[in-house]
Amino acid sequence: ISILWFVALFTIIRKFKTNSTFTDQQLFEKSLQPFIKWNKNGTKQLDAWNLLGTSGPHTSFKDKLSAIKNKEFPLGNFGKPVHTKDNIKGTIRMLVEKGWQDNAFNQFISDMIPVDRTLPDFRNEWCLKRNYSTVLPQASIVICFHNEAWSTLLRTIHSVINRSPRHLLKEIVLVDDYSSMNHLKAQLDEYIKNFTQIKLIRTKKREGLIRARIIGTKQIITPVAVFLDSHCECTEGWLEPLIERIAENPKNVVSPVIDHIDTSTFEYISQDPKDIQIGGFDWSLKFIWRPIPHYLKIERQNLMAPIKTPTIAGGLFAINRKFFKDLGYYDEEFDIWGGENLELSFKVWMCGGSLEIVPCSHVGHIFRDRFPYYATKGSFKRNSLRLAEVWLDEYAKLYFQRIGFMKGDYGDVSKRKELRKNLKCKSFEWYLSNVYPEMKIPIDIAGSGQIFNTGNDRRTECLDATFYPNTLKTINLLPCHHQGGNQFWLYTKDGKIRFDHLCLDYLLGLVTLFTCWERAVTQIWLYDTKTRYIRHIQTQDCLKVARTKLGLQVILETCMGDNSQKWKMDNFDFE
Ligand code: LR7
Ligand code: MN
Repeated sequence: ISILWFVALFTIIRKFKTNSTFTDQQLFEKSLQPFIKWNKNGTKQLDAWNLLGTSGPHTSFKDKLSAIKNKEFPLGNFGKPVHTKDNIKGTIRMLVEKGWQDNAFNQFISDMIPVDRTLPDFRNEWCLKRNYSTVLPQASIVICFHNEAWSTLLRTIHSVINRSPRHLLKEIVLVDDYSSMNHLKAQLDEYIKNFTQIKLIRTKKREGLIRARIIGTKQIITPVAVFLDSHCECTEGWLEPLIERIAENPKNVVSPVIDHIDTSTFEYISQDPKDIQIGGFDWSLKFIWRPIPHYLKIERQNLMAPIKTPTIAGGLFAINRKFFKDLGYYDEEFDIWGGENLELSFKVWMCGGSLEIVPCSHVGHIFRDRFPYYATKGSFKRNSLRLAEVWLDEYAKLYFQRIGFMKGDYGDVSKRKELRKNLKCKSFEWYLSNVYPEMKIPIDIAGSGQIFNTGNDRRTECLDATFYPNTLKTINLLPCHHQGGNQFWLYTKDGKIRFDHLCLDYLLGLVTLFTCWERAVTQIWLYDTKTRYIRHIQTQDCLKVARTKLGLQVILETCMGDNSQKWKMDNFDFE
């Protein structure tokens, strides 16, 4: 009985204690009470414009602004969003618009948020319980930038300094890729004087992010090189699990989970820890995100354990410095933007290493939907052509097909081919079979690209593989977007209409997608260039667009020369 009393008393005291001391989070929310706006649906929103506008203890606009900047009202803490009113007028509106224009994100809001704002900690018990060996090798962080905003650049730097263990962080190497913005000149020099661990290099001409990164890498001396874009935020404990994997095997190349920082509110939006995305690519050599395939899921012992990925997004990763050097860094002739992520991904796998995403490590990145800076037209294409020539073997054809064989001048790649030979790297065929089997496709192609109905010759509705394969359902018909992706089909010489490992099929009365298998008679289609029929061989019926109550639908019907049975493919070799 006395033990019971003791337990009860103990819980009461504990409860009392936690009630009387506020957590940081509670204090923070308390200080913002006057500015929290309740939405109709019961959610609350922080109204930054009230802070700047009519309410609050600070009277003048200037007062309020400096109050925010002095962190009396720390906006955006815990990665919370900062919302703005729709009807901003006058000078502020101009400032906001200029911010968007210069950066393709809401610079005005970013400037309101402290450079060392707090963020949630995404590590679960499993991550926290790991006692990272104290003898982990040191790392240097390389951050390249071209005309980055002040607040986002500084927030990147401060998040690294604040959230990396002293003994592991040797230095931060900033590479200014020939920026023209004023704040990145004397003001930046002045600022970093206070930080002994920051080194700043400036390129003498615009190099593009790929050469800028090589320049930065050549400056460092630590065993581990870590790369970040110039608009990131590292969360608590981001660095240790990355370095740990490289310490275990210097040929591991690792990427954190890349979370979103919202371009307009700067909210930190984490990926679902149960459903982390890994990397892939499509045949226009664009990097894509995709869910973890089933066969990798069942291999995993723990949701937080590192997961193998065929490719990485490219901006945020850690690599053994020597391994990177042995791999020939990147192709130095890659310009401005693009392609280097796949180049590195392919060669890491093909030349004896492995790539993985480490779920215990979370870093946020501002994903923008356009380039805010001048980028030479065609750098992506030129880089991709070099990449395809050197690393894709016979599969390069699939990429060339996508660009209509318009190769143009992409320079001399013989040195890179030599590098590959000297490193004795495996074939691209090996990479596909062993690392990315879903992408392995027969390369005997008769046609490729979008498949659309030419009924009234409007190229609007395309066969689309979005959201397959979950259930057996009718193939989607969606507005053509000309971006490849889920609308890029391959018509193989054995009559299959393929999307990755899926084939257009006719099953249980539905025109659907199903895993390709060699002798499937239901998956064979004949495209006739004269009639423009896509004829299903087994039934001899034609693919047709029908108007139904559910909207446009793809069905099979007796061939009868009807416009709704006429189809076109973007590229068809026999035309
Ligand atoms: O000429 C330039 N010089 C530079 O130094 C152009 C850009 N840069 C800097 C720039 O300031 C930024 O820090 O290079 C970095 C990347 O440029 P962004 O942020 O404009 O492009 P991005 O975020 O779309 O870049 C993604 O794809 C690139 C392909 O070349 C690189 O691999 C980037 O590192 C990569 N970013 C990420 O992987 C973050 C996650 C996004 C995704 C997917
Ligand atoms: Mn970026």
